[in-house]
Amino acid sequence: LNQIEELRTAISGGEFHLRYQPQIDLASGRMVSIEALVRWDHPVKGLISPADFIPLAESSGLIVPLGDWVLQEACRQNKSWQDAGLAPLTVCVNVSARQFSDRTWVCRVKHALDLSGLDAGCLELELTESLLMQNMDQAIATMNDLRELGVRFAIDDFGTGYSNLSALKSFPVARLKIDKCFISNLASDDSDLGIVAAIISLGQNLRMKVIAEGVETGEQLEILRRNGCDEVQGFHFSRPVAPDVIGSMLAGHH
Ligand code: G
Ligand code: G
Ligand code: MN
Ligand code: NA
Repeated sequence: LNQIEELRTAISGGEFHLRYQPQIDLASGRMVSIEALVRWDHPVKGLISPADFIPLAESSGLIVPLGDWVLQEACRQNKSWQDAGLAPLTVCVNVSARQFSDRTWVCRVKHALDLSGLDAGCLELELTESLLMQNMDQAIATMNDLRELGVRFAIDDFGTGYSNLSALKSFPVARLKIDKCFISNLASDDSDLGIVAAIISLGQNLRMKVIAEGVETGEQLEILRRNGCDEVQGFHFSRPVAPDVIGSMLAGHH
């Protein structure tokens, strides 16, 4: 069985599940959102990381059906927490260029919202800088269509693509996600600190929230707090976890 066939079979056979990683608002200390991260439960090879199958899913086009499943499952799960009376969360879903540039993308997102009954305001889509810069005018038009429904956007891995700063102001983006490569040596590297401080100030000036990814230590957290970062995500708070763990965390907030 070649790898593409194996991936196709896995999608129709339901071999995937989602983990969710909490995102914490620093002002309130609360989990305000979660990022959905896909995992492949291979019947023979065991758990496979997305880094090992997303590239093949993208090059083969299978990211479209796989991405539909991720989006529908994330929306369904989020609605079920809300229906259980838990505090509303935003669920953040990673979107590949191949999905986003498909003519049917806006319909696919609408379909996931309709199927689940989730309020569009509780869904955020994570796009990378390079995706946005590929075809700016089309990206802005697509984003505006979804913005009209209430869906929000974040720029993922911010600072690692080629940032066209003049373009940034044209995108209807709610959040910048500072890439984890700037966070890992934040306590010892003055250049990283400078970059992080600059991204936070850029976000403030563009009225976008700024979230730091890959926060692993209390020291990194304190530096981010001191520099006015809005939100944080990383192993210091939680690894990506199973849905029932998120449910317990939400229940603990009562
Ligand atoms: O969860 P982990 O750190 O192993 O993820 C590795 C990479 O896979 C990250 O870059 C992440 O954005 C990507 N990824 C995880 N889940 C999805 C998904 O549902 N869709 C897409 N397109 N990428 C994902
Ligand atoms: O590209 P994207 O930002 O979507 O990737 C998110 C990835 O980062 C996930 O695979 C997740 O497992 C990983 N991740 C989340 N928190 C941390 C962290 O604190 N440290 C490291 N090294 N990786 C993290
Ligand atoms: Mn992401
Ligand atoms: Na990222």
